[in-house]
Amino acid sequence: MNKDTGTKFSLHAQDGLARRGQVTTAHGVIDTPAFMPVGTVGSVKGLLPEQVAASGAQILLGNTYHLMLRPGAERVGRLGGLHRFMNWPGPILTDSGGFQVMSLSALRKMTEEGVTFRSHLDGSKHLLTPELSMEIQHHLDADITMAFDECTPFPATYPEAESSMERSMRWASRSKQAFQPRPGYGLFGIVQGSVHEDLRRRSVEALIDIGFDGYAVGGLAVGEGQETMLQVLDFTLPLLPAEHPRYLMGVGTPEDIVKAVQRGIDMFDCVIPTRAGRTARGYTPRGTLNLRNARHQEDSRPLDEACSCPACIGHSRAYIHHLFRAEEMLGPILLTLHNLHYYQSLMSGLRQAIEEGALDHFVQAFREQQALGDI
Ligand code: PRF
Ligand code: ZN
Repeated sequence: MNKDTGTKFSLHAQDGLARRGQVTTAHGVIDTPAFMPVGTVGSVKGLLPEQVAASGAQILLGNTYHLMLRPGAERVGRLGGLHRFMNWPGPILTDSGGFQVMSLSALRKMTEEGVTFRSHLDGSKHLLTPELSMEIQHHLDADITMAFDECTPFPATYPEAESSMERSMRWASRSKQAFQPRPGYGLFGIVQGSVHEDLRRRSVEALIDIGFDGYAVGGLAVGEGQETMLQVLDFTLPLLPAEHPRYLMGVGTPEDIVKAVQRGIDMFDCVIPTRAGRTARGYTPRGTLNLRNARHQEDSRPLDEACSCPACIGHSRAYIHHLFRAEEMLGPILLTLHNLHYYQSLMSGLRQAIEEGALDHFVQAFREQQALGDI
């Protein structure tokens, strides 16, 4: 691989298997371990980009599938790329589309060429291939492009998991071929292989052979349960090259993230903090709160005394409860802001603990807080 192209990764500290690093992209630096808020259609639902940045987020996730259907990747390209279009000047990672096709579209059909599907918006027919996915992510101007893969459904028989992984590796090779290398722009491969150690090993070997700027672990958090997911990380992560970032796709709860960081994951994305915010669920160090619950109706305390987010400065639980009951849009907005702040402060705590060699202590304090439960 040409040394002048791609994203760069530097490791600054390690504590056990956990890593503190930085990914450098065309649009800026990402401190890892990092959490990427999901901005599927070019917005982190309900929030201004500057509010997302103020939560501590340094990179957003966008989606090939949604943006190719509306407003169209070429249109976003003509409008200056996704950064300009949504007014987010920082780094953006885009997912490659296959995972979203399988979960959202109708009449999906997978062949060696790619995935044929009908749009969930207007029923129009499309064929998404590794080559088209690379072209779309290029139009979007993604700092980090994801290889086109199949997220193997769970459960799968061993032969199903094997042939799905093998196809994803052929698609990874086609993704690499079609990707246009540029300085500051990276391509990440995605490890598949379901819950099988030998399939994960073969997948890692195939990806290393092709060569990527980073390595994602896909096909997890699809119903296998936390214990199994962690076992897969335990046997997969030691196989990955230490000098490249590792991204656990679609994960997870604060507890999932802490446990994956302890095993050596550097990047995460998940809809949990934003979706929970829209459905009245608030994250605190002591667990989650349902703000619709009547027990909050005269509670004058903020969501979290220790939080300095715009929701916790000046707004009570009672007020946020009222906003949800009255179906005011400020309710979801404030709670999404708070949840993103909570996730980002967790990440910053993890980063600092790794730097100080105090991750075990941090995790113990995290667990003790959670065990206290709802206040
Ligand atoms: N592949 C891709 N995107 C994903 C996944 C995957 O396996 C997952 C797995 N939970 C989430 N998002 N391309
Ligand atoms: Zn808050």
